[in-house]
Amino acid sequence: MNDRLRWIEPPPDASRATFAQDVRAGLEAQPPRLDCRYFYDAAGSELFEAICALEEYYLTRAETEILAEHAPTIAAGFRQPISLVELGSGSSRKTRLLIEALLAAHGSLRYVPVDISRTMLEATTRTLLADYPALEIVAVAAEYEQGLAAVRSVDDRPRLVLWLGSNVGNLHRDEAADFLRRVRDGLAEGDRLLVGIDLRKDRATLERAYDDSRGVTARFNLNLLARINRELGGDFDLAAFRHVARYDEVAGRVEMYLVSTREQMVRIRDLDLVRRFAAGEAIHTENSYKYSPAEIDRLAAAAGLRVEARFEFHESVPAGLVAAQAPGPGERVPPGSPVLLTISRGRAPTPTPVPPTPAPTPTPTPALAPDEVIVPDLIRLPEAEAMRRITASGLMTTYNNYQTVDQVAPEARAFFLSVPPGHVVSQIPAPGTRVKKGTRVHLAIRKE
Ligand code: AVJ
Repeated sequence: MNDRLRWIEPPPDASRATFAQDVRAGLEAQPPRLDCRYFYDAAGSELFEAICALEEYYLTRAETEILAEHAPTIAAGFRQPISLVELGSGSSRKTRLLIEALLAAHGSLRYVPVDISRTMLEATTRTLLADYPALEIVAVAAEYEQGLAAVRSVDDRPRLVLWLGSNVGNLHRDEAADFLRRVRDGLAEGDRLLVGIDLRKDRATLERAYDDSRGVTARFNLNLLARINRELGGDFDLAAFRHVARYDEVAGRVEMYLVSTREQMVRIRDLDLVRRFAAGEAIHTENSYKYSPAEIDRLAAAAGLRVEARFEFHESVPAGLVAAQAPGPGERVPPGSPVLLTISRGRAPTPTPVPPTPAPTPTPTPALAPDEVIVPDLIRLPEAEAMRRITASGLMTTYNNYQTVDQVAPEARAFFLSVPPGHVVSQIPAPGTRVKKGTRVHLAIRKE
């Protein structure tokens, strides 16, 4: 149907356990566990997207901020059109920043998203192809392992392989090194790998990110039980399990559990399985490992990779204070060793809604310099359209803020409520402002 789109769908790996087999093994184990890769059915993928938009889930914002700032530099590292391979592409939302920079640098790009959710891939490839006429897509509906094989077979262009979102955090540290080594083995001279890794940080920030106030992460976790009910004829009572996220500081990982709130029996028809849960018994559903800069060095070394560049973003540390140090505290080094400090630039500004400005009366102003543009008026536009206009004007997008009416100053509420959900309520810089090309435009979107 579209000559810029090709699908690769390897047959399911027969040696790999099925959902049914994994659920049986996990629930028969003591303590019980379920594999986090089963979170991502259609409902779970949607809930994960909602998590990424949460104020408390800082990971997406941090990574977006990093990509917005460094995508042009990353693109400039390649002299000719490349293949951009992404493991676990999801909505490809953050990847747009790189896609845009690579298209700007080379005029064309082949994007190779690898994802287990075919539904998600279908939706994202459709909009990406519509948004970027010079983009070609090879969509790989597969798990990482088969995706890796596909990556090797796709083509002979230089490759930038992306593994974003701190997905590396779901693997134990030694598994992560093994996996990265296999990725490395598929790379050729001149190829690059960009990995998004969440840094270790304070417990409060972490536990808030994995147990948000709106209960989205709780629903995401509980969707595993709902999925067992849907696909395997289970009778889990979702109200009788509680979402728990706790940070194990020594292991450096956030652990998620589903805790049985009472003694109960659960039946899974298709598995012919009956499982008793004691009150307080916990099913382990996910680990999210966090890394110190030194742990990242060790990970790279164990995978046979050299760290060429690192881009860090810290927002829980106020501007001007030390956000990170390398070597880390407590490390043994020779006297006179250099200590690298990363100084925080603080939290990114949160745009607040401004009432719509009347259309600016065109006053004669000095001509625009070649590197200047006028910020377009994005107020009341649907988010996607506003994002398109930002890039079309030579400006850059960044993460957006999603606001509800209770986050808005009383005098701005009437205006806020006049804008439909999903549309822009405010922007920084304001419409009509004269700025340098490439300036980032922050949007606030009405959430509900
Ligand atoms: C997609 C695995 C990176 O661990 O932060 C989000 C999944 N779990 N909230 C993460 C997740 C709970 C996420 N990863």
